[in-house]
Amino acid sequence: MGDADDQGRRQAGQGMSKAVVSRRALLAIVGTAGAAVVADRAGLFSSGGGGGDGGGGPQASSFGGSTKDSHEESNGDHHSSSHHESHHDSDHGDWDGSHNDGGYYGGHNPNDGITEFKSEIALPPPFRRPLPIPQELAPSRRSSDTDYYEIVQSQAKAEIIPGVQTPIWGYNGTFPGPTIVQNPNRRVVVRQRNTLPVPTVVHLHGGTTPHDSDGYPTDFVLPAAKYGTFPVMPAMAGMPAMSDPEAEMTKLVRNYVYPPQPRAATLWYHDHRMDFTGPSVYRGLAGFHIARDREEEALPLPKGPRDVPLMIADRAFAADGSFLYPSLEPRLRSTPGVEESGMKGVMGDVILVNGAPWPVMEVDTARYRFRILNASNARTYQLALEDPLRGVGFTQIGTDHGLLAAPLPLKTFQISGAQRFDVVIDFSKHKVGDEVTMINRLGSGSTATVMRFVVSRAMKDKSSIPSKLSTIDKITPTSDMTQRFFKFHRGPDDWTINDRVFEPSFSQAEVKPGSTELWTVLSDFHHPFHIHNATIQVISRDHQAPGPYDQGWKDTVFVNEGEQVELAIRFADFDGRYVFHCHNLEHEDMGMMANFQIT
Ligand SMILES: [Cu+2]
Repeated sequence: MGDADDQGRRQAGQGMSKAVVSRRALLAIVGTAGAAVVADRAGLFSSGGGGGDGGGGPQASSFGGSTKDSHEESNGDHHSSSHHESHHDSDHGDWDGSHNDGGYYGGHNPNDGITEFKSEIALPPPFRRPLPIPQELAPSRRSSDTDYYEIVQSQAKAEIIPGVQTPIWGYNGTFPGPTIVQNPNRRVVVRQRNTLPVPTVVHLHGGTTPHDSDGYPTDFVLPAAKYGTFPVMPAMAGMPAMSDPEAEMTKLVRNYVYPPQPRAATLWYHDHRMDFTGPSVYRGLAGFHIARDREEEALPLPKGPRDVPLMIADRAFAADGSFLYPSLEPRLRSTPGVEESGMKGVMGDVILVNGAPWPVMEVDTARYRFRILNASNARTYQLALEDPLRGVGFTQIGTDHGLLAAPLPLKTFQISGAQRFDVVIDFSKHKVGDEVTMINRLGSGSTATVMRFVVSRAMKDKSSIPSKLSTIDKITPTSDMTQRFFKFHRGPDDWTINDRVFEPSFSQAEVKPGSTELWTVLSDFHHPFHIHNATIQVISRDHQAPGPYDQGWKDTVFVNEGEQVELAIRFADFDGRYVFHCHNLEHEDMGMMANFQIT
């Protein structure tokens, strides 16, 4: 199709009255309306992208009781009998009364405007379920240089809320999926079998991966024939289904090949099916993939049972116990998209850690390493600790792509969708019986609490945090680097990058293998920017220094409303078609994704 026509199809629709549902519907309608090209929209960089549904007030109800109010905490008093809800709102700038080393960027709450869906069942009290640890998957076989794993994507039921059965889609039927550990200099091959009623795509988030194993959004693993046929791009009224001639599809199984990873890092794998990533991940298709290396293994950091992955994800529950998600077509087989209420993203009122609501973990008087992943579809968190030894806080040691150069003490940090923060919490000065609660300063009511640690055993601890962790070659921008600009923009009924919704046949950039480019991302809403098969250093935010949570090698960078973030992006050596996109999964599903080509 011609470019002008293309543009028209994407950019018209300005006059559409009703808020729509998905870009596919938009394309269908606009496709019949001719090629009216709309000039750049006014107000792109004004703030306040259009009202919204509000984050929802505090949840009354069954949750009550255990969440301490932040003001009480800041006064140093522990009223454990406090029965009112927390409000960690934007005016709580110096919550802990000591260091305010951050707050969130620019004073905007990144969750503003995103709907928080309310569960239709009674929520359990917090801190009852022990923290589950996802099972580490054993290889089915090993060769001289490769570990082979097998995963079956399957429907299952999980008791997430006590006494309630929730249907999930899980890797090996579990949520989170099993953890894959990739040892130094080892290749990993994961044989994924799809027994779900829909196509799937597995993406190793943060992986350095050849394109045919990266989980390109149309590289489907097709389900059993009894579930019918699935075009790459589903049909909508008035528009036939389309296909992507470059898609590399397989039937039922696919071997995903992951070469040795360049650095030890907390990676994760999740579904990445075009148009349906949000609801598929929400149903449970996410797990950890931890890459190790010799450099990190040699450090005296906490190890073994004191090296703990924490997958934080919010969910809401429908009256029948299922996950509540506003899909237009809940079977996820034909029509993509969500109801208008979910257009800006889907948040729930239950905070799960490793699949359990507000769990509790018994800890020794020792240091622990926590690999914190925000696997939420749309929610951003500002994590902090309520701690009787005030001032203990976190020590950040790593980020998306592994260790920082040096440890970074943080009282609090903001973590947006898909980001990882490796932190150490030091319980060695605590007494048995002390309770340390991880809270979310961007939440209110039930979402202001994440989990609790209870110091249960006095133990000696030989771990330590060395003052030098790793070497990070700091990238200094030079004039010979290719520069590109990408405008992340809310269209009337979709989400766009440089005014285009995702189209498998269109590439927005051609880059050289192993090269480093300077990309500037401009945004009129808050978006976690993510790029595949590349790593990022944040160079500047609005021409100022990077923020306090931007250290190290990233693959997902939070871009605030109205902000302009300059990124040095270093591409991996594998040729082929890859994507970059917003990691608010509803934005991604509604078009905010683009191809780039390494060539
Ligand atoms: Cu976004």
